Amino acid sequence: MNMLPFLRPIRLAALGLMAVAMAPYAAPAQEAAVQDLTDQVPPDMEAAGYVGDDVMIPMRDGVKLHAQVWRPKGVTEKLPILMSRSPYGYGVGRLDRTFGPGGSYGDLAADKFIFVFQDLRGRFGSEGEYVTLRTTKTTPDGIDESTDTYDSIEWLVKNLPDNNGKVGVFGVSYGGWTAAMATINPHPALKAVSSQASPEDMWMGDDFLHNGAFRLDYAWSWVSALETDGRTMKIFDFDKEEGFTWYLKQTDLASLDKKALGRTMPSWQNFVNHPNYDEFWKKSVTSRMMPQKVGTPNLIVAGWYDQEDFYGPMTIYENQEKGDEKGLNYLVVGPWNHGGWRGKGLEYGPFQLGAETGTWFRKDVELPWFRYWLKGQGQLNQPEALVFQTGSNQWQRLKSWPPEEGVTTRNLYLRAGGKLSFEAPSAAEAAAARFVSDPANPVPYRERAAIKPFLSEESTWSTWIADDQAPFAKRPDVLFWQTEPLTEDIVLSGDIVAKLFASTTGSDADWVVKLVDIYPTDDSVPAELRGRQRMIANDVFRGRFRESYEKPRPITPNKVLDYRIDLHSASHVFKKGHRIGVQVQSSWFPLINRNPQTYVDNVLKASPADFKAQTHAVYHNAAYPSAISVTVASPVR
Ligand code: PG9
Repeated sequence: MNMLPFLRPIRLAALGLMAVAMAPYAAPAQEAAVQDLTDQVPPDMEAAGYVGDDVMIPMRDGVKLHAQVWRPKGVTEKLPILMSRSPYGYGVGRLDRTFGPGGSYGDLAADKFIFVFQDLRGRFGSEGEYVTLRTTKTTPDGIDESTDTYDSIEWLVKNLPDNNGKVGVFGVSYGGWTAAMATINPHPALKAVSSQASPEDMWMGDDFLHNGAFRLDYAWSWVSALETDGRTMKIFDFDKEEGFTWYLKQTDLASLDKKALGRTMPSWQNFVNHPNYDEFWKKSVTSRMMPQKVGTPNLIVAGWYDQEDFYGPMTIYENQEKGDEKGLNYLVVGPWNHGGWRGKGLEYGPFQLGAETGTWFRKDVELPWFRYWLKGQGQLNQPEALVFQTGSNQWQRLKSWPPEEGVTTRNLYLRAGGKLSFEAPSAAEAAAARFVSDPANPVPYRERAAIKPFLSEESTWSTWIADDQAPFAKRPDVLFWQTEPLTEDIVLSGDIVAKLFASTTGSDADWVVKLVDIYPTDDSVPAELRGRQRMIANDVFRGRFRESYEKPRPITPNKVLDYRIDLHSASHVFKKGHRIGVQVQSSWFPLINRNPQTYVDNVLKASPADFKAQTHAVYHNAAYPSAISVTVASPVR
């Protein structure tokens, strides 16, 4: 092991955690604590010729943060530093199989960089207090992730031998967020970042809530795993109970942490105490904390099928675009789930992607990006927006996303008899489709047998968006519309918004809308895809926030009201012979906590008596033409 005077051999850092090679949450250990694993250097790091050291880096307030430093042996030229920072620990379990050929960092490692993997404050080997998504500077002399990054870079460029004085920061999800934080008052040595799947706004559209609707399983599983004593990762034990049933039994969500764990968790209490879009959430919006004039090149990465942070990278890109005078803000959107670009990316669920899209991204996009900015080598052959078109499996090089030219906004109208059409309903058309939404029997977000808590060992959470949506269309509490088989390809390229006219007999209701691609039932498609309904866009809207996210109001029972539900965007070809489908439902459990359907001030504090079955209606006549607005890039007849 390489022994520099100020470094200790890898010891603290080799914490068995989660394998990052294929997906950030693959094969989690039940519990991982700081342990001495000096000899357990991941074999492919050794094979790649890298040696590691532990360092403790002093911050401005005296707290020391732990990092692993990996450098290639026998390199004489000065090398740039590539840093990743996360709360998950960088143990053998997480770094193993990442440096070899095909590994998450394989191409970067072969090109030679000095890698630094740092534990955030209060996590694993680092001193100090851990705070989930610590908001940037609330006091002038305060510390936050941006000052910790600055202080780390300052120390690294001064203390690591043979570095070239240039630093890049990159990472996925929480690590993508820390990369975004690095751009705030950046250290002069920071030359580029790649913020991959970073959350933007936890209340509006990322891990914990969507439009104020609480992502129950994700929030519970993640927070209980992370907000421990700071030095462990503890996966909650559901005692083998099926996820759906366990969550259905939890009627007192406000004190679930106390009841299930015997202690409170800061983030859980934040969810309970900040149900509305207040300053607590607004001050933590990532792109508001980032500089409004972009000064650091940023390769933002998103996945169309990201089950955690799709809103985040797309919105950060869009907001940073407004202040990108120097052309430093770049976007890549691929056919990936959360972090899927760090694996092969050859398929998503049963959908073949035509090539190893993740392997290609890392070799031909990410590596050239860091070579260019940190080594001054190669060309930046990067369009501003590199976007994968699903359905056709083609990459598109665009001037921006969403595209402004060559597209038209069209309404796909919900029509009587379950018909979906570009033609608006006639005056004579039947008025509405109705269903009973019963909180005692919510619509599962996937088939019951597949619902495993997201961090559990048998979990297949990372591909749930690939699930066939057809079984749900048969439920009486799911409304369903579909077009005729398409006579030509229809290409979506841009924003999608559901514009619903709806009513309920209750005083609150959730509206879940899914846009699906319905495969033909004949042998023009592989057997496993026949009749399948593939999710193209989706989201949930909690009715109480119809007029204001800050001040929710009861819904007037039986009144037809209009709802605008942002389904984000898509780049997708609905092929000739396929149909376009829309599903509307009012629960999505336990992805989203249940709406009691009776207005209460705080849904997390609702008591069992507040939960009542109600009849909901979606209107589709000339007076109330509910529709999905889509951005179409091909002629529509
Ligand atoms: N989606 C994860 C996360 C990011 C930030 C906060 C909480 C969770 C992650 O994969 O890191």
